Amino acid sequence: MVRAAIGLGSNLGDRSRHVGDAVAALADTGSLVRVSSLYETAPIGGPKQNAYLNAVVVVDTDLLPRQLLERCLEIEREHGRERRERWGPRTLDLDVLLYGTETADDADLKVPHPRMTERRFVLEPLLEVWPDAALPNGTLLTDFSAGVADQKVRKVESVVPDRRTSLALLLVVALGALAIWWIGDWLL
Ligand code: A4P
Ligand code: MG
Repeated sequence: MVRAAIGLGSNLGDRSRHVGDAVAALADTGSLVRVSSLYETAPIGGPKQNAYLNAVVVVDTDLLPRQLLERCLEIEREHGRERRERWGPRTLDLDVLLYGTETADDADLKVPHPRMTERRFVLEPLLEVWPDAALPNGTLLTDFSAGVADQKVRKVESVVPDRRTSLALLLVVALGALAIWWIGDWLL
């Protein structure tokens, strides 16, 4: 068993559902150790795009790094991920951040994830669930927190409006309109 960390991100469609479903799907890669809170984060790089929801999952897995990556790419595909441009908007992005103390430097698999130490949307949820996480060379990831402090990240309980909230809002607006019509009718 190797302890691995996977970063999740979504900024298209029903973001919390994409991330939530991906967490559930990742359960078949081994045993889930911790799942971070959801974070709403300002997009870094790429074109002008909507805010992301990011999270991190820590898993103990028997899969090899490449098998873990393959499963991540498969889950992305199941969520309608289309690759149009680098760092562009996406329904779901899964990155293998850490895989024990192993490193990989192939074109299709780089571990640790090369940009993770520059990104608060990775570091904050990762450190929430794995406070003493370290790079393979032993450097603690907390050492990088100060360097990303200016990036905008907000822990969220839930994402609004979900479908139930939208329906409730619609009902309130409809009742309001009915009341205005009724009062208008009564005054005239
Ligand atoms: N790949 C190599 N190593 C890995 C790895 N460790 N984990 C390869 C996952 N994939 C890895 O990825 C392209 C290829 O990278 C994959 O086919 C895989 O074989 P991609 O997901 O198609 O491309 P991408 O995500 O657009 O590019 P990249 O460079 O991976 O982007 P990042 O670094 O993942 O950044 N801002 C906020 N706030 N939140 C975000 O989640 N995400 C990005 C994407 C940019 N800005 C963001 C966020
Ligand atoms: Mg990616």
